[in-house]
Amino acid sequence: MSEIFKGIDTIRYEGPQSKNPLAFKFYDAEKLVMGKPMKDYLPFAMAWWHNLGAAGTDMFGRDTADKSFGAEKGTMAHAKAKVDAGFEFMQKLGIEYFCFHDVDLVPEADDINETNARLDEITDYILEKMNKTGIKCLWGTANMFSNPRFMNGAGSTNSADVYCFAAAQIKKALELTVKLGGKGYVFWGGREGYETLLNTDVKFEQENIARLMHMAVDYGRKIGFTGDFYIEPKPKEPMKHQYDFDAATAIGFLRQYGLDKDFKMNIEANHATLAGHTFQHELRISAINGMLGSIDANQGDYLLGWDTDEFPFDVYEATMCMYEVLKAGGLTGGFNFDAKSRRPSNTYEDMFESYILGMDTFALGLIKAAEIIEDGRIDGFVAQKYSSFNEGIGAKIVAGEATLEELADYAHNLKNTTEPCSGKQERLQGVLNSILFK
Ligand code: XUL
Ligand code: CO
Repeated sequence: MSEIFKGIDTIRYEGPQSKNPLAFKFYDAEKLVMGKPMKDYLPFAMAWWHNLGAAGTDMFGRDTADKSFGAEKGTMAHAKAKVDAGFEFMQKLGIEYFCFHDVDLVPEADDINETNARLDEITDYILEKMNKTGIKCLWGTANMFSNPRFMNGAGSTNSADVYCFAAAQIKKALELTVKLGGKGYVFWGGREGYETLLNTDVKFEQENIARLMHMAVDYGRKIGFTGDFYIEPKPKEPMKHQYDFDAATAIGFLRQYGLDKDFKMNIEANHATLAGHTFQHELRISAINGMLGSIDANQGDYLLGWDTDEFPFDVYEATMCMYEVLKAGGLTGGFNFDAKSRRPSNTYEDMFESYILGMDTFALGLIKAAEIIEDGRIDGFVAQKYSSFNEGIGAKIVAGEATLEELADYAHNLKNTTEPCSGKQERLQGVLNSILFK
């Protein structure tokens, strides 16, 4: 196997002063942050589909990048060339994980048995590479949105036959995830939603999705999958309305159908934005429910209302993400760059520079989040803000020992209510800026 990314060496840390585009400025894998090497906080993953598959096609034009990697597209030789390219790429960047959909790995055949045979062959090859390099699988998933059969949904389809196809794909993708030692298995419900309620039985569709997820959990556990299942919430696109709208909605669904013990959230930054939330909001809601599992690290564009899947460069967002992750005690999953280089960024060099940007952004976010925590002013303010619940009547309320009558009596005896205290938003925002830009 010959080198694919010729002229691009292993990417090294050179520090913030470096002007070398093919060097890390902030990601220094072994650098200690709050007592642990950076790489332990940042299990980065390569998204097979964008990095090895997406070549720039959009609604208005065809590919701009060459991702044939020297082989004819649509062949098993190309599938293997993608494996070669992917492993060389991850090794050169020091990325330890990858994520995949079934159909990212091989060209889909008309007959599912043939597709599965191709998947067996390619995963044998991937496994060999994994053993040689130590690179691991973060999560696997089944693509249940591209094939025309899923136009009315997968778990939410009106067709029992299509539902069985979805089951077959999930079964195989779970087997592959177990074979590759994946830490997680993702459900992203791209077609699980509706275009109009006029033709949709929402209750039936949601119950059917839950039934499929239960079957997936049962089978996964049966074949030795011990990791987390993830829902990746997204409010819309491709459907007008998707059932896994946001973290709160997905968590409610999981609880309603008794799936909450096996599932966590895979939060994607730009999906949060599309739902009208911040990335930090979605992470916080997941974390406080014990369901912060993994992250799809990317970025949207505030001027565009769709899923642009850009490489993250917004340090403010990355910092608040890492603040949530640190406060939650880390991720059981990792940081998958579900991101693609912009269409005019069409060279091999751009593939590397995109990942360097993303990894540096999260490294900087980690450094700054640790500084926020060590600084203590923000956390200190929040603790102080609620301190009236630490003693007296407040402590009784928190302990669940108070009645409404008792609280009313207490209030009636108060001469004046005390001020609830200033929220100090502007002061805290200033603290944040002083830490970010010192
Ligand atoms: C789509 C998306 C998917 C999932 C996996 O918006 O994020 O790539 O991450 O199916
Ligand atoms: Co994603």
